[in-house]
Order: sequence, then C-alpha cells, then structure tokens
Amino acid sequence: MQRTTHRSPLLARPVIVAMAAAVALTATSCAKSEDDASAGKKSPSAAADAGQKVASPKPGGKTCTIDAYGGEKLDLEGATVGFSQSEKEANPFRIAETQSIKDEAAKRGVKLLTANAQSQFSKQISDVQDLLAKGADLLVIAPLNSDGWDPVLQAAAAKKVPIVTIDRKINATACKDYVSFIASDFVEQGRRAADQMIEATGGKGEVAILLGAAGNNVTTERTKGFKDRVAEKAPGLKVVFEQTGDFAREKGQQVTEQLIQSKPGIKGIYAENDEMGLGAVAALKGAGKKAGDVEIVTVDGTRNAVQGIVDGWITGVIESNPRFGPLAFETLDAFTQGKEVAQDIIIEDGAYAPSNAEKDLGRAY
Ligand code: GZL
Repeated sequence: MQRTTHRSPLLARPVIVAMAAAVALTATSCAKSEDDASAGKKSPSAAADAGQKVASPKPGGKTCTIDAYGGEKLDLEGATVGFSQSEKEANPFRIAETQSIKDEAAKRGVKLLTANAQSQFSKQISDVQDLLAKGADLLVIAPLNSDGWDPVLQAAAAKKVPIVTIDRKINATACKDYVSFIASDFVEQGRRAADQMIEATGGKGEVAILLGAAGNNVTTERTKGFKDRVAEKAPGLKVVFEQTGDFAREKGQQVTEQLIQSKPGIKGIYAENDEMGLGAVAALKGAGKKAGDVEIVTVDGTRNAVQGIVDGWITGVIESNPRFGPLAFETLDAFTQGKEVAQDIIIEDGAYAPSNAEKDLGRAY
C-alpha cells in the first residue's frame, strides 16, 4: 500500500487534497472567523490554522478522482454527510474524534447525521445503512472492524455515495469501495512505544502486552511494530505475556490483575491504548505497587494518561491523534469538486515523556 507520510510543510499549489492543507494536529480546533465559515470553503491556510496535520503524498502516491470512482460532483456545503462512529464514547479517543467531525461540519455549514455503534459491529453496519436511508450524500466511517463491510459498500455504491474511512482500515479497494483512508501509522506507533520501553528498562527484563481488540489493523500493527523493534534493538527484553484488554479500561485492569499474579516480577507493560494503560495503573495501585515499580508505555495521548506521566505512574505515551475532522472534510470537499485526492493519507503523531508531559498536557485530549 502506498503510504504517504507528512514530512514537508504546506505546499504552494494544492493539486491533491492532502497537499491542500499542511497542518499539525494540536489540542486547539481552529478559531475560524465567521466569513470563513459562511464562505463554506476552507483555504489551506485556514486548515493550517486549524492545527490539523495533513500527510503530503509522495510523488506517485496513489490518488482517486470522482470520475475514476464514479459519482456526481456536488457542493459539499449543500450536501448531507453521514458519520458512523464505532466505539462507545466512554473512551476520550472516540469523544475527541466525534467532536472533531462535528466541529468541522459546523464550521463548514454542512448538514451532519451521526450514529454510534456502541462497539457492536452489527450495529455499525445497520447504522450506516440507516445513514444511507436518511439521505447521506457522503459517508465518513470510523470502522470498528477491518472485515465484514461488503453489504455497506454495495449499498453505498448502488446510491453512488462516496465513503472516506478514518482511523482504522477496512479490507476493501481504495478508489472503488472507498475514496480515501486517513489514519495514523500504527506500526510506527508500536516501534516508538518499544523505543520508550527499551529506554526505560535498559533493554532487559520481562514485559507484557495489553493487546487491543481483535479484528482490526490497529491491534495487529501496533503489536507488530513493538515486537519487531524489540527484536531489532533489545533482544534482552522478553515479551512473556500477551492478552487483550479490548481497548477498555476495566478489562485492562482485570488482565493486569491476572498478570501481576502470574508474573510478579514483570518489569514493563505495553498497553495498546491509554484506556487499558489506565486500567493497568489501577490494578498496580490495588496491588500496593508504587509509581514507577512497573514501566507502562501506552498509545493515544489522552489527558489522563499524560497526567499519569506527570504523576509518575506512566512512563510514556505515543500519540494517536483522533482529530480527523478538518482532514476528512478537506478530502470530501476536494473530491466532490473533481480534484485528485490521495488514497492513503497517513498523519504523523507526537509523543509524551517525562521531559514534556507537563508542558504539552494541553495538547492531550
Ligand atoms: C486508533 C483507534 C484506537 C485507539 C483506541 O486509531 O482505532 O481505537 O487508539 C481506540 O483508544 O479504542
């Protein structure tokens, strides 16, 4: 898969939408002036002001146009966009992601229909069918699972409703089943988590992995990135325990309680999202451990987890930024105007460690 990763600043003449707005994801959503919103069009500089990072496609990155995809040009401002969220909004990642979509739709004066699948895949399929029935002209989907999308893809294609996927990848064909995929580089997140764990443990000892939920690319890629990096850089660090916490705090706590029973000498825990990492902290506290007894590295960048670094309970957090609103609507806007859009738009994330956690806490979500 052609991956496009942002490294370069804003490009002068946007040809492909991902070049149209180079910005860095930050805690602030853009403070747009009324006239921008009323104009309904976002200039690249406005998106840049929004603090949203855009992947700049490398030359030759695969692209898509409305002619290639099949569909009618339309003015996004007069359209209805349907947004399908996957997990219940107990997880700050989901809260921030949904809010980013809502904020951007409001800024652009676009009618938005939303649905939340409450972490049930069958409900997400019916949610999307429902959004189509309600007249969505375009769909933004944050998929729960990577597989099982055919019924929705067929229904959307039959109505010529373009789909942009954010966050997790679906196993389907770009520029045929969906227009663009916008997300983080999850393998890279796993690698960077390994680097933090190696540094914290000196590259020696036994560590555990709290795996994310099964059935999606985030879990497989964050696991692969971590394990490959450990094998490459610290063969003395051994992964002796792997169990899913389903990306949930409660399950993360339960699994960690089992872990410290079975592996009392565990030196580090790699939690594949902050919610499970915070569950691990609760388990360690419950077992009478002190902050720093076990090195915990997590992924997301939620406020509670970054505060956990300040408090000494968490060693490091790799950011997985959920604020896809500006980028998703940039993509839809350009696509519906007939411009080329990148098929894979991969954003670059930050990271938190004791050296910057307090200073950068405002960027967390
Ligand atoms: C990542 C996203 C993950 C988050 C978790 O893009 O799919 O799902 O990292 C969430 O917090 O459960």
